[in-house]
Amino acid sequence: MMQEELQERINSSKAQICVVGLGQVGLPVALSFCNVGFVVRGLDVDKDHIELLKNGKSPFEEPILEEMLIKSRKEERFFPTLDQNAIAESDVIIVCVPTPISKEIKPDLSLLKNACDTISRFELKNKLIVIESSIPPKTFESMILPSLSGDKTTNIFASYVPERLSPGQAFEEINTTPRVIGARDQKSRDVTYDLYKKIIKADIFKTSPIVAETCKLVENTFRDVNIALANEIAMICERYDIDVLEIQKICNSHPRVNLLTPGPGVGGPCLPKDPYLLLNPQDSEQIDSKIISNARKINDYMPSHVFHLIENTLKEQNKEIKNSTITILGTAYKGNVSDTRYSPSEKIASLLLETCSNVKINDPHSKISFGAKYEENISKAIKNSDVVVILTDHDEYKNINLQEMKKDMNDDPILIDTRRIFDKEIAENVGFTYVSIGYNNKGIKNNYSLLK
Ligand code: SAJ
Repeated sequence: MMQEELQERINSSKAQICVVGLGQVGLPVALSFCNVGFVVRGLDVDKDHIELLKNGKSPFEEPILEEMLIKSRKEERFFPTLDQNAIAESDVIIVCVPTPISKEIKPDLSLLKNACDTISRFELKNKLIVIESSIPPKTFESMILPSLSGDKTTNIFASYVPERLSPGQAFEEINTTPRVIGARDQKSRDVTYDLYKKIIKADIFKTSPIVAETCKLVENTFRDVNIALANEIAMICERYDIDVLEIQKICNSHPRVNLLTPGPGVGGPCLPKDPYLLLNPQDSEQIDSKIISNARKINDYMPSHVFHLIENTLKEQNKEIKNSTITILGTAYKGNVSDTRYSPSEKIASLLLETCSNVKINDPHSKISFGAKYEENISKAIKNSDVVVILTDHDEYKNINLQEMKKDMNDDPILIDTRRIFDKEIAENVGFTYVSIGYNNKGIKNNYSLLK
């Protein structure tokens, strides 16, 4: 099959697609293609995951995902499978496997390398291979292309199209966010463009693989650095006993300022590691950085800052962490998702557990406990606690009745609201000691000294 033939199959939605890796990116991508009429095979190595999907059950929370899954299964457009022959049976292969960092804070591309090695065992002539996973600059040229096809590279179409979706808004963002294609040659670019314009109602930039790789990582680094700035300004505001959200509101009325929102730290599968991918190009030495690496340090420090806020607030009441009952509300890395990867809650729970044996934890979206005592019910989690620490802005927490919560807790209750879901005055009127990040915490000590 020549380029024109493949393009014709794509344009008429007759091309068969195989998505490798059915996680928070791969699954929405697969179902988005099903939704515009393609038949998609979803290849994954996790047997339980495949079984769930075959039964129309979503393995994680994502709005409309389950509906889309059930519809695609019913229409016989989506085929989750463990069978690698799905690669041979498809015209287009889209790789969406995770690319985490190792304990040594280096890119771990082993899952991606395995996926490429598996794909390369099949005849790939005239097929289109697309990589969506985040990768360090130069990876596409120096690792992916060689591992896909050795010296047969001239016969395949290949592109790097980084994913850009935010979990919790996956389908909407696939549809409406501009994308970038970094293709290995003109033919690959044309075929890839025809494929993605089927699901994207926004601009599609065409460029080289290294530009596409770098753009993806710069976007997430930009966000990480800007959150770090907001976090550092929040800790400065605590020293001045002023409210960072008031600062944010007024400063953001300036036409060229957009201060982000401070919080207990930066979690999730992307932001905590993509800056490191940017600084670790494939096959070259790590690049030295000042702003990017210090931003990472500030965001990584935030869980300790929350811990100190808890400790120092208890001290003000002549209490100690070790004799207190502490409830954590939220293990997911952000509101209304179930993902707990790199969540700041994990570090905060482990710091508390070092001295306190009564740490309870709740999350309506996840059963992860991080070593604390998991309580499925929010009221039970709060019952007889001295301190409630809100770490995730789930809607369920926004609906908590503060009067009821006060009644359930021990005397002199403390509310550490790191996501600002409650109003300080209201909480104080109910009888809480209310403490937050970047706030007038009435002299509660702030231990921030990172850059000393
Ligand atoms: N956060 C703050 N303050 C803010 C914004 C976020 O503390 O003002 C925290 C969140 O609580 C969370 C973390 O940052 O712990 C990350 O959340 P997020 O909503 O910023 O981003 P993700 O990780 O869910 O998705 C990001 C998005 N990237 C950008 O916005 C530049 C998404 O578009 C990417 O596709 C995704 O990473 C990815 O997969 O790379």
